[in-house]
Amino acid sequence: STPRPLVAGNWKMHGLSASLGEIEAVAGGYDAALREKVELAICPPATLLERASRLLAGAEIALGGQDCHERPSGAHTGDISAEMLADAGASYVIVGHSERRADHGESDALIRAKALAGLRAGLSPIVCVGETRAERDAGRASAIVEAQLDGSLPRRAAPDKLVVAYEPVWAIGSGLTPTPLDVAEMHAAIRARLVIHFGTGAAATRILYGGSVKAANAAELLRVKNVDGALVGGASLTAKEFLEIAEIYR
Ligand code: G2H
Repeated sequence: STPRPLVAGNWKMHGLSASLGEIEAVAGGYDAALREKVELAICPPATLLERASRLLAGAEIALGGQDCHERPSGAHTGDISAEMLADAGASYVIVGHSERRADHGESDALIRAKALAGLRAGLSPIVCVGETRAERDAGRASAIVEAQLDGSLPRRAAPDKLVVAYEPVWAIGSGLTPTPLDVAEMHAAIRARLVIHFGTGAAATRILYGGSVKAANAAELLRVKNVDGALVGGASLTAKEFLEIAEIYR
């Protein structure tokens, strides 16, 4: 059985305690009919996870971290483990976001270790991949994404516990998006790669599209074949627009 699509909000380094009101407002608009059609997750800064999870008790909105360390605990000042995210109420963790690949020099091998750490802690890792503008212009987009998948996917995983997010780097926060045809081609290539890794069970892995998703373009980007939801940055910061994106599934 194919899982519900997932719309996940990635708040990045935005949000103070006042932003918890947006999480409550999302819960308020997420009625039973919508819950049947689409799963919602919010990945706020780690500082808000615990309070968000108390606020959401019973609301069936999942929470996620935006990164984790690959080890369960230890002398790693400033880092947060997957176990800690789970303890604070998370059920997802984003790993390998292009901002972490760029700002923190994260390699595919490290991202694989972080994805495994998420699974070890009982979290579903959202493994991010995506090509740069120069790589797309050079005709290398799918080769780059396939190499990222080969390098960063855990080798053994229950495919339904794993989420992949395709985020073309040039579409992130830029207002630019690929065409639905480009999205269809890339998501088909990702599905094929997942089948190579995990066999036919790979139909259960959700492949999200991310990069400048907003209410105005959600329907055309998310109704594409093999697109099983979205990873939403800027447009997830207000409950109103985040819910409008989810509403396309109603
Ligand atoms: C891509 C996305 C969320 P935005 O990074 O991960 O952000 O929707 O702001 O482009």
